[in-house]
Amino acid sequence: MTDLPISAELIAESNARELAALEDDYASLGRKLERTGIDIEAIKSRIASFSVAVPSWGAGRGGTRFAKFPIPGEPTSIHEKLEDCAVIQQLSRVTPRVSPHFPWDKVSDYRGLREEAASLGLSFDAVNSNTFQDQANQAHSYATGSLSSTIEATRMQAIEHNIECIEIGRQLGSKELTVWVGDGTNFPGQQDLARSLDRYLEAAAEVYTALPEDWRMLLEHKMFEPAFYSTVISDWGSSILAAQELGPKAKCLVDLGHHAPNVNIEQIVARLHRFGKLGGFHFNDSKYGDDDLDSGSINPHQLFLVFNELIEAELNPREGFNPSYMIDQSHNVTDPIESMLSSAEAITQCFAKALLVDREALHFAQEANDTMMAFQALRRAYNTDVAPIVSQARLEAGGAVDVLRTYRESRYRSRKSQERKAVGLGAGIV
Ligand SMILES: [Mn+2]
Repeated sequence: MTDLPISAELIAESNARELAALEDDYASLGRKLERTGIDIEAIKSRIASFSVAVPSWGAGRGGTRFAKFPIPGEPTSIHEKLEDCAVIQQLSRVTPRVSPHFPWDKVSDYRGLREEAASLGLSFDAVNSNTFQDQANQAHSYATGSLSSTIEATRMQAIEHNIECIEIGRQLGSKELTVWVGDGTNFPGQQDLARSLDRYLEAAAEVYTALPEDWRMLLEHKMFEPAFYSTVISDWGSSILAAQELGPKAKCLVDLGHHAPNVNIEQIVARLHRFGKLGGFHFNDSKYGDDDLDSGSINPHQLFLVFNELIEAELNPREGFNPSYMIDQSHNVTDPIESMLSSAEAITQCFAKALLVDREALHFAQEANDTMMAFQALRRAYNTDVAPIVSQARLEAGGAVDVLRTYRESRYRSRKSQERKAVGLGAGIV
């Protein structure tokens, strides 16, 4: 690896100022955990092998449907996005993979792009297809939907685009295709609810057939938006039914922001795992019907409860346990690198807290119907400040103890604002 965007010296200097306090906090937490029979080193090694992918589009200031407020130094190409993702990985050490999106990240040489990523310490995660917006020179509009469109030529175009994404993904070293379609309606009666699902299933089966043997197809559901009356794959029920019909390589992807308000997402996680269909996550947070706030910024307890189910699932793998973790946020008022650093830390901390749950005490209390003690088993873990373990694991992996402070000290964004061309204004999304 050469020419990583943040100098190792800067990270070391920044860390040097934190070392004494971290050592103290880590030793203290180690003693506290030891009293309950937990070996802090074992937890740290689990954290060291944890990772979450970042989305290429998350490196830009996505904005909302209404507006976009670009910042100087924002990336305008996949090459610049990779550079920003390398910064996130260099500092956080939990985000070694980037999930690309097509056609937004289209280039002429994908093998070259793979090498470019590798030189930055990155590899590629799931490829994402885009059949929710029209592109210049596209033969058929997605105004009537894509995989479920009533127009056969449009469905064919959407199928071909997904197959093209698989081909690009093979060159990038990816093993997964994430399919989210915005297909749906805005008026009662606009489309036949049953037949639109039939068309989706038939078209998705064509994509499924093109999957290489060792690939997975992740079906992402979303309750609404852009369709506001009905969406073809609107919920985990539609998603698991479609995945079951498509076959064993089709799994469900849970985006934390794509559910009705107050839905019990951790229970959905347990259900999907029970039936061998838990494919992965898009981490973000949500207050109302939104899906783009920073992970753990609104409801960190829910994130913890999701990871609690994931640890349970791992202990009881049934037909296998291999979920893909990815951040999926859009940043309108922060530096996207800072948001993803903060989110990666929040996600890792919730994973760490879930590891601290005394499973024996929890299961014993559950069997004994001792509700309060079962709840307290979770509460004790959730209330533990795991920052010292997460920081120590990051330090040992070569990252920054204080990711945000080190990032600001690097003046990376300001340096990029001198080098990169300005981003145009315009509508937001996505
Ligand atoms: Mn998503």
